[in-house]
Amino acid sequence: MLKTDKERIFYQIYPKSFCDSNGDGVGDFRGIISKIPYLKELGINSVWISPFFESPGVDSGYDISDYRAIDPKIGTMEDFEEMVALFHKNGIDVILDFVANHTSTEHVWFQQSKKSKDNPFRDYYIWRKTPPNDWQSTFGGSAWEFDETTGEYYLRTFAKEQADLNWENPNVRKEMQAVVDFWLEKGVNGFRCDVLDLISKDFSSPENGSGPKLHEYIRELFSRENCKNIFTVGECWSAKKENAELFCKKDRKELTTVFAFHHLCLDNGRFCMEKPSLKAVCEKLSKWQKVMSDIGAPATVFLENHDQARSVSRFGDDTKYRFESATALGGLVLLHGGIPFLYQGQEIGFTNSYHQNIAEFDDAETLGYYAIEHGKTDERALMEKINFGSRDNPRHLISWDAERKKSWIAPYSRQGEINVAKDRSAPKSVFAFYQSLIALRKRENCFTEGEFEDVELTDDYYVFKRSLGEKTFFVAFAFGQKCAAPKMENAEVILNNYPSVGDGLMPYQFIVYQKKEKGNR
Ligand code: TEU
Repeated sequence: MLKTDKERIFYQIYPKSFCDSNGDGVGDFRGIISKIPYLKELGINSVWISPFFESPGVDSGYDISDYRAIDPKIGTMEDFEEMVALFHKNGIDVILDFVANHTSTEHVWFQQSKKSKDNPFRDYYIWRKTPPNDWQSTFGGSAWEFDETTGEYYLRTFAKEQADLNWENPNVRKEMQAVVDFWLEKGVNGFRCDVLDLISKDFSSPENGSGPKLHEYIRELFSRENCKNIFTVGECWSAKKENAELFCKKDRKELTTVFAFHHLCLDNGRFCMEKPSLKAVCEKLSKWQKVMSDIGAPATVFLENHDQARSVSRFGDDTKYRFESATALGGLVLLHGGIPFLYQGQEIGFTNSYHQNIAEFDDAETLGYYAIEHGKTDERALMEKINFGSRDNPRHLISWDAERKKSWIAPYSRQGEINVAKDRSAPKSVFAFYQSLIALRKRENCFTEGEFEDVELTDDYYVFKRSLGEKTFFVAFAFGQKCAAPKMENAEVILNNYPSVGDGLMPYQFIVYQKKEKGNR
């Protein structure tokens, strides 16, 4: 049983792509159930399960048409209840995705709302005679979609099939409270709240987000008695030093923590093909630790999720130093100062996938980008950008072995070379190193309750310190080049992703040192 949230080690499961138990090409609950022993062996103790609700699948499940119904391709309510019970039996907590900002336009609420201006559900969504601003959709085009039926525009921050809910309407807020309560009664332990900072809108602002009633709505929802002990993490792209305590200060009864994205926004957008410097990534992660530590809330630390390209391709080296960079990036997440969030397959060092033709891609954001850019630039260069940044990269079915299987999305292009079975039997196994990192984090409470401090951050390497009472650990992480080693006196090597420690650090070398305690120096 977990004592504090800081002990949590999260693993995000994207159900459609995790494990397909019946060969229909779509991951499902029974597949997840079959892999609980694998997750237990890895050592994680909390899972975030991405949407599995009834959905037309325009935005891969983030366009929900019934919050209480399960997509039959993913399973039944009995399967869900069995899965949650088995996770709990194995000491693993379960949080679900709570998509509060919008529904699918197939949702009955929207189907009613669009019928007429005086329909009782009209104000469940945001309708205007003409667009009040020039907000753009994340997936391209205007965020205001014209609907013929009543000749008005509705707000859709994402796909045109995802209509923004009107949280000004108390009936909407009551409906969303009921959705939270329904799944809490099923025994889940909390929620990851999709684009939570968009639920309050200020239409005079240049872009959607962080409206005037945001914290009122969050507090109204999560300060209720049945939510006081749950874990909540808000996906808040607007989270920053100035507003962190509004979201996460404990006495405000809003959120346990947030996902902030400063360390993942160091380029000019996902398709720009810039490899951000690991020094800059580490700087942003360290700054965010300090912000959250100053308000007494746990930070989150993550490099991957279902929207992000694979970290070993984006920040590491997915060819010559794939093992080394995958294990070093995993160590950065797992031994840093906040709650670590791993994404499915990160523990194997899966890389981006490569596909030549846009017809092999599924993601709404990717296809929206292609539609805008196609024809403006050389097709091969455009496909390079798409392969580098597409949200399809984390969504290929997990390759449990080398056998090609039926799949709802293009197969992972490096399946033969990189798959779970092969990694698990390899002398240099990414999974095995992740197990060691997780075991160390669990064994030494320096990594959960201890101080986090930067020691040295250069263009070539990063050293940070974790300390609690008499114990101190130093973590040294070399970026992509061989470099001079940081000075480490009176310290013992506890973990190393290379066979030995040389006179310098090797590319992506990751070493954990334990300072010798006074008695045995
Ligand atoms: O993502 C929020 C979001 O805005 C991302 O789509 C991100 O901005 C974009 O990928 C930047 O390139 C959440 C979910 O995580 C995402 O999967 C959904 O598509 C989106 O909300 C709508 O629900």
